[in-house]
Amino acid sequence: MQSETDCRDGRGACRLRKTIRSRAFWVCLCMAAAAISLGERSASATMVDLTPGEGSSGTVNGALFEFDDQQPFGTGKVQSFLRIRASRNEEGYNTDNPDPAFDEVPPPGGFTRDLRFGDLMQTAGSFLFALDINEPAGERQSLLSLDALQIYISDTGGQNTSVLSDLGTLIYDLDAGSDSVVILDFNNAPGSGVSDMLLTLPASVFAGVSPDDYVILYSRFGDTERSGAGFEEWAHVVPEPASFSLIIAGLVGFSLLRRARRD
Ligand SMILES: [Ca+2]
Ligand SMILES: [Ca+2]
Ligand SMILES: [Ca+2]
Ligand SMILES: [Ca+2]
Repeated sequence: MQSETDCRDGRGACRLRKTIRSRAFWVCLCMAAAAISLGERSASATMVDLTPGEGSSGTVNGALFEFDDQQPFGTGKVQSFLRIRASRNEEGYNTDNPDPAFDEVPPPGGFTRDLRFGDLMQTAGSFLFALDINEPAGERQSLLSLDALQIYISDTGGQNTSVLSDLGTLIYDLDAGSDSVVILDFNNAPGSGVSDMLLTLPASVFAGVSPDDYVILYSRFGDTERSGAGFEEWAHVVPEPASFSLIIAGLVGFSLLRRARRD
């Protein structure tokens, strides 16, 4: 074994060993740095797995994605505004344009349409959107990935551009910061007309948006778990009628109380 004393004379072989040790040190350092970098990247990537069904949820960039089979489509509780349908991959955004850019089931028909911010209603300080997916029931085929979700605000409706950045001001992006994905399983809430996922966006996401502004929701499915069978449908959720009843009952009660006090 080479000792420290052996190296003091600076002989060539010793210098070479020192150089090798030095290079090995820097190679190790670079590999460690790369490993840390990769670790950071994978740590920031998010997969929200909703396949366990009841009780599963995850948060990405401030938005809550949770399994939900409580929103019956076709009722007044949810207002549909976007249907997308294609095999393997599918993408699209809501618009009144009868010649949409991607895989939207085209208007007219009332299901793919423009949406104004004034149409949305808050529920407990948030805006809620429901997603109803339709996939083959077979094992694995029943899975579907939501690979991209972006929400834009614009003063222009009826768009059909395929350049997403032209849609307006981006206010939410599932993939901001890192590539994220939400995995759904049709078999947890089988059948069309029943929601599979609830998206909750804090009202702060829409800060400064005017009632007349258009809300444009773009989504892409099928990159991670392919799409098939029927369409995927987005809707915004309106507060339960019971909530209105309680508000009205409260107002009536308050009015009666004031009158009683005056009398
Ligand atoms: Ca469904
Ligand atoms: Ca599938
Ligand atoms: Ca993604
Ligand atoms: Ca489908």
